[in-house]
Amino acid sequence: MLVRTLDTMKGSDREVFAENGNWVSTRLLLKQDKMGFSFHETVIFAGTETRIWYKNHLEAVYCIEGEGEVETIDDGKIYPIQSGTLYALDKHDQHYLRAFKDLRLVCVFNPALVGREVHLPDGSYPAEEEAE
Ligand code: 9YT
Repeated sequence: MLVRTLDTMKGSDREVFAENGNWVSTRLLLKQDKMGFSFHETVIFAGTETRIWYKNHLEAVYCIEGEGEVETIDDGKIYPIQSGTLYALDKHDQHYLRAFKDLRLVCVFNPALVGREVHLPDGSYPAEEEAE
């Protein structure tokens, strides 16, 4: 069994900051943990907007704290995010993620992230094989 705590992962190589400073992601489970998905706690900092397009991954996002919104770019729909909200990017949806208050999110990626991925210029993470 694997048992981990957020506190012990802070400051380790599993704590990854966005290059633009918009978020920090603590990667509690990665591909090497062999669960078939990766599992992260992400904080999106208040006042930020991030354009994202996970063309190589599916992601589910569950909010445990904070306030924000997600806008799907194809249709301009805006969905508020607060504690208890889940959104799942089942269509590899291009979107904007905005935080009005720090958003504390639990994020699951399939396929699993492999390590210290940060967004490429198009808002994606590299495909599994390119990331290794
Ligand atoms: C919700 C989202 O995708 N935020 C960007 C960071 C990502 N969750 C990650 O790498 O953990």
